[in-house]
Amino acid sequence: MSYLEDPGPGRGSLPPRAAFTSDAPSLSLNGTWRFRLSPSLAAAPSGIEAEGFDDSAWDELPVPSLWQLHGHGRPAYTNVPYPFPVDPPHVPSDNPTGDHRLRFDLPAGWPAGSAVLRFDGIDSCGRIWLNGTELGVTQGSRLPSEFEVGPLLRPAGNVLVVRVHQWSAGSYLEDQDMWWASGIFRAVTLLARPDGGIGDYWIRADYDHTTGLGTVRVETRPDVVLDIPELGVTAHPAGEALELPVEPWSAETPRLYEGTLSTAAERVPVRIGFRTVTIEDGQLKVNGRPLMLRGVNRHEHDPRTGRVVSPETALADVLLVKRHNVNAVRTSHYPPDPAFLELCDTYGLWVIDECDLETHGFEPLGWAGNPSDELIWAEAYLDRMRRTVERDKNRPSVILWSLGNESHTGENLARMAEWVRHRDPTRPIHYEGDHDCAYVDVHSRMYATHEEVERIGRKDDDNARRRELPFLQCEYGHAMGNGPGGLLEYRELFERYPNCQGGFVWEWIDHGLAADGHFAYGGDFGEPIHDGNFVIDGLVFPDRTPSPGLAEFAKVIEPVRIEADASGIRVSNHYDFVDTGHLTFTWVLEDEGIAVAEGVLEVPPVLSGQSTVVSRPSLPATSGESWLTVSAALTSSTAWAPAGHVVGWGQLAVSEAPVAAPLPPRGPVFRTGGRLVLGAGEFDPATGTLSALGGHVVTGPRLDVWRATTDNDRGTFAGRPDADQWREAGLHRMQHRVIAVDADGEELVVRTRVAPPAQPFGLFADYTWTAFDDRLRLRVEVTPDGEFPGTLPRLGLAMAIPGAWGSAEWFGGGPGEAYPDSRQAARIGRFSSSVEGLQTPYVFPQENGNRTAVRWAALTAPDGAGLRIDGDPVFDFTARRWTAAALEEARHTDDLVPGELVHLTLDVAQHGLGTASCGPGVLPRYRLVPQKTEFTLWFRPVPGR
Ligand code: IPT
Repeated sequence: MSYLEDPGPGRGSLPPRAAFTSDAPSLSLNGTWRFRLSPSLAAAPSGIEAEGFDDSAWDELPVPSLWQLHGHGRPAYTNVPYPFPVDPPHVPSDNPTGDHRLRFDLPAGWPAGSAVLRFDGIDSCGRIWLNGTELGVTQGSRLPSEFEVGPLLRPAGNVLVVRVHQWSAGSYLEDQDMWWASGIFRAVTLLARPDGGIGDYWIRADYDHTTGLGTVRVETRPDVVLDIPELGVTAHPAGEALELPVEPWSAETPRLYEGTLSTAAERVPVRIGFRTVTIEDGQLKVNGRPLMLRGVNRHEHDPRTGRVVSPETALADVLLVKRHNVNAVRTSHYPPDPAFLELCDTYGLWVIDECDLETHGFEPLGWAGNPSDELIWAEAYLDRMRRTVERDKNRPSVILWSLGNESHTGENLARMAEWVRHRDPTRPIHYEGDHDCAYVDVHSRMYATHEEVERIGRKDDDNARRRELPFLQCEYGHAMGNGPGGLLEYRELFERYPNCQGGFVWEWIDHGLAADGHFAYGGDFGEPIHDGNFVIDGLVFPDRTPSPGLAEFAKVIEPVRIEADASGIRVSNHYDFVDTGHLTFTWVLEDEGIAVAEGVLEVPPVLSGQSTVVSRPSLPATSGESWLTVSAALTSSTAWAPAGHVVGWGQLAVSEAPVAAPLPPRGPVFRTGGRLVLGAGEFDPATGTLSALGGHVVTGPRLDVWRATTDNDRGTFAGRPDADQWREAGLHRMQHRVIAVDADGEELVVRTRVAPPAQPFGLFADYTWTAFDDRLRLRVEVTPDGEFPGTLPRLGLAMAIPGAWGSAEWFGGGPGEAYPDSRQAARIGRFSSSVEGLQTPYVFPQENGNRTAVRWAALTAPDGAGLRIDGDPVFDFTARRWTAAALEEARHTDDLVPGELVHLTLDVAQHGLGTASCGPGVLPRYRLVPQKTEFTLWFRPVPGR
């Protein structure tokens, strides 16, 4: 059998060991290599391993890299299906094969003796030669492989040759939901291994929260000694436990002690975090305290280099998640670059470290032939788990091992678990696919609905083992496109039930690839089989710009909650460990969104899990609607955020808008020159629609219910997609029948029926316009007519205004977009933005940008001329330079071309977002069911300067 189709774990490599650096010489072999891509192994050149082989005509390629992202071949995206025939362990003969060659010299003074060549990741199979001698074959793409090369090295002119195949037997185990791309995508390093050096070590560092004592014991060769100067530990021998008072490590207080392991031959810098993970009373605890996991699933992704993630990018992720109150990361669905976990130690994140394993493509086949239950794959499964655990065992941030993802269940998984339990009893085992929890230590589900979580919380479960385990959602809150909706309700469940310990939003980043003018997704590379934009489901855009979903998540999971309380301001501490002593509470009073007073709020330190009520500061009088905003911010800068960074905030209503002055007398409706005129408005006499305001041409407003469907509207996971129901009802092509235009006296009353073609049902919409000086009041009465099936996307008005009115200012919810089930991040304030800035550039265009709870909004030209709309009391609005229909049609952001007009929606209601793209749909309370609705808006022209 060819090595390519060998289901075993590869060959020739050294036993797995911890990732670490030392003072022994090392040489990075990253850089520019020679490269040649062949369409198959048969077509690949022979003799490349020979030192004298002439590669001068080959291309150059950076290493690390994925060659498809450097113009060789093309990336391809599938979620579940394998892009090749399911014929395990066989792979296509058309197997792109990338030959890599590097000539290198050793630095002066490189010691003779043992040396190890380490590859941190080769996707998917690499055959390696040094100076003409074959070292072996790697499989297990996101895991390290090391080879002994000491005897082969020479001071100058070494020739390293790596033949990488896109497909191998291992590909069957690597069906993660991500781009298929190949190459030497992580670091290549040559490490001198001194005689008597430290080959491997495991620092076991526990913490006893009842005594405050830490215990450290180093498992390694017997002559190693440990120094921790800060703790006065000197030359402590390996193998012996040492107990001493320490500060524990946690994600909130990532206390690391720097130390050294040494032998006569080698010194290894170490950083020790003392913590103990347990499962007690059905809860996952660290240092005696139950955790609330406010997590994200993180794939490694860079929009230019794919899974080649630089240290700077890894750091950017860590800082971004920390700044958004995230405290946990699941390394979906493979061990990340080891540098990422070091950062998690340093900055403080709980990590589920997941093995590089997924066989999801067997699911559509009823799991027939799934490697998880086939003996020939047993060694590969174990090998992958060993390499994960051995590499990362010294990371205090890693608190759970995960066997992999979406590989169903089977004996090979059970064996992995058994091996882990034996090798590392200090960390519980996670694997979602073990539904009976036969071989895992935590009960994990993905995309469980709110009802399911509630049932699990109530322990309404006939499986006794599952009932006793802590529960977490390894994936939930699918962040595809506009969404997720419903996060708040998950949080409420996690907080209500002690066994429900939070979860991990799917997922951190959109895997869009940088293309000309937009980000590309599945199908953009001509893939014959692909899953479209299902790979665009992150809380940050591909360039790591936070999406509104991330703002929402950060607000929902904020560690300090500030709420109005009958007797003042309630401050609740939702950290798992620390008190609020590190935070400064400030308040600002805004009168109709303008700050008029501010101060510091004295809040005594609140312990974890507790709350306190402080009285409201004394406030000056205000004249308009005013709000008190209280923020909790870092007093001092931390490693991950500057002083002043806000971790939580709340708003208290202080005074309502003043009672409106008595209305002036109504203005008359009159007809002149074929037009209907009422106050500042001109109307089309036939249709009764507003055609000019203050002398500027406008169109509408008219009743409108459609929105450019979101990924969640189109989602299929919660039954029939809302979008299908809407489209089938014809809500995207409503027709307006004018029943009557009644323009006598002091009101313009327009009666209409708005209904889809081919359907018997519709909506009566009556518009009543009244003029008061320069203001026009519009009352809209909507009455469903007939049996209306299902929900509406939204309910409100659409109108078009001059394109010059491109600046928006509003008082209401902001600064970002908000929808009924994703509106926690919107605070009441005064905000301004260009129309361009109101758009959320979802990689796959869809409904976006809705501002909610708006009291008034003005859209104006640079000279100040424009329009002001007041709610009675509030409305939602969007403003775009294209129509909802154009937004619906667009496939990439650059398909959206600004037109002449600004299109407004002015809504009384929006349907929620939900997460039906992969998860539950819109919760009942956020569904927009047609019913008799009345709402009022005021329109006023704003004169120019
Ligand atoms: C789930 C996968 O675990 C994850 O990798 C990703 O594909 C996610 O779905 C959707 O984006 S599996 C799903 C079929 C529940």
